[in-house]
Amino acid sequence: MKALLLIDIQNDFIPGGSLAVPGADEIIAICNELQQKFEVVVATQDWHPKNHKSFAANHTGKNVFEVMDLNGLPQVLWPNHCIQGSSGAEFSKELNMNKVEAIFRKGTDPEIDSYSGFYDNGHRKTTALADYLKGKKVTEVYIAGLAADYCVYYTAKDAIQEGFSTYIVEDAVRAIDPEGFEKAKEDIISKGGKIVNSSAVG
Ligand code: VGL
Ligand code: ZN
Repeated sequence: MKALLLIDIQNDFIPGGSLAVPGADEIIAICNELQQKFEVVVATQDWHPKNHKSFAANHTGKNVFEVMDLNGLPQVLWPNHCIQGSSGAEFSKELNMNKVEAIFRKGTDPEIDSYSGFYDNGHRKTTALADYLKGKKVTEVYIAGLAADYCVYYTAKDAIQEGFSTYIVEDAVRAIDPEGFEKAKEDIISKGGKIVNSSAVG
């Protein structure tokens, strides 16, 4: 059984949002189309409290995109984004949510960021996504969404580690930094994951 993971397709990551990923609006039609090929479709939702420590605004004298140490982990400081209950945290209105059978929220602990749909960045707590998929007899995961070089990449790494055959759907993702995504792809391939086009998904 294969599953489609729709990662963080939320207004703040789409042009017009506070942490807009270039071209993010172009993936939505592809994600809607892709869903027809899957029996299991789940979504993740970045869901931060206002006081989340990944926000530059919550550290005096720090700038957006600066890196600092946060509880022992390197942390990129982001503009405020995906604040719980805000319109920026909502899924794009263009995204078909009818087939999405479960939503996994992440980034709720203000002390640690959470890029992967499976675990926080310190691998301290699980979202239960792996158990959920395994309970559905899923063995292959296809990953689409935002951002290719952060949440998609970290989700793919954890999916491989959890033993899933792992595919990033290249035309259904967009990166904050395209160079970062080039490195991410190499890493995923070196770990046994695959990069595919949506047209090749059976
Ligand atoms: C993401 C940065 C901060 C993502 C989430 O969805 O890729 N990136 N929070
Ligand atoms: Zn975030």
